[in-house]
Amino acid sequence: MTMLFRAAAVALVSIALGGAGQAQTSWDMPTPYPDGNFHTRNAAQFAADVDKATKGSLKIKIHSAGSLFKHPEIKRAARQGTAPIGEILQSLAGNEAPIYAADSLPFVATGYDAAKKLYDVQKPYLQKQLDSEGLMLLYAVPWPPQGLYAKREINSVNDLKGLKFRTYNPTIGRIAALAGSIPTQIEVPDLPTAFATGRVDVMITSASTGVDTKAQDYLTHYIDAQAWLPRNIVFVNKAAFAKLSPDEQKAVIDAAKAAEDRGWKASMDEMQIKTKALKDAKIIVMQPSAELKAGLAKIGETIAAEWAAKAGPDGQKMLEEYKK
Ligand code: PCA
Repeated sequence: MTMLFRAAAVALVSIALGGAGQAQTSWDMPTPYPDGNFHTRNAAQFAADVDKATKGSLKIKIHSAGSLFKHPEIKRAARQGTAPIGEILQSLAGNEAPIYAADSLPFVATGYDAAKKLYDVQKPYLQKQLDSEGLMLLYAVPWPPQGLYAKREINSVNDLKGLKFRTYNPTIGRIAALAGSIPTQIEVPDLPTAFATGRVDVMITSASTGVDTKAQDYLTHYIDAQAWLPRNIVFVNKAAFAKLSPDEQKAVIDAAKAAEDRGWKASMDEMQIKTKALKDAKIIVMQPSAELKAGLAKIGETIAAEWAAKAGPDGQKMLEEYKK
């Protein structure tokens, strides 16, 4: 028996060394959203592609739903190298540098073509910012358009007054404040409890997140406002990346490119599929009233102006390029 165990142990070690004695690198990848979400599934495919292209010499292990690091800690973990790679909602970092919030300005870019154009002009600034933090952008994928969830019809901004407003980034906090609501930052894994216990009354998010969190259990209405398409970004610690072999680096870059293309397509499908799923779950899906639209647009203008003032010359240049 002892001999057998010893033989098995030797076999395991040689498997771990990749047979030919090649070194193996293992990366933990913290992500904020649940396993079934399309961003997480996309990241899992990215990890599988890297595994295949490197013949197993670079393993990326995904820790979904904030299980390894909570969402607000993921970027810091990657900067410090505690986790070499990670995913966040880009605009969660909007208070650290205005460029992170540029994709979440209400009614600036409301469809996929506009969101792509905005991403293209924003990308160099985003890369520069991440680089200054010791990080490298790997890929970015938008969520489907953002709508308003509530427990009754919301027909004007006035209807939001005094309600507890769930936020996922500082910009929504500002929207809530301008609407006279009370903002509370809550991550997706905590949403069902937050609604069930009355900590929040309304939220702005995608059909995807509504379905992921079974919104029908705690909400009744979805107002399809298509206000913006926030992006998730995946980044890698530059020093960790530099330690990879050239072939491994190429595998990561190629898999990231594929993940970005696949993710944008998945997001478009997701919008259709999950909006239908909300209806099937008996959520009342409705168009925003003219009054609500006008009220939200006005708030959007205020927020865009505040953003431009904070973002300085780079931000203004970016917006001008986008509007061309
Ligand atoms: N879902 C995420 C961010 C944007 C979205 O559609 C959330 O609600 O936190």
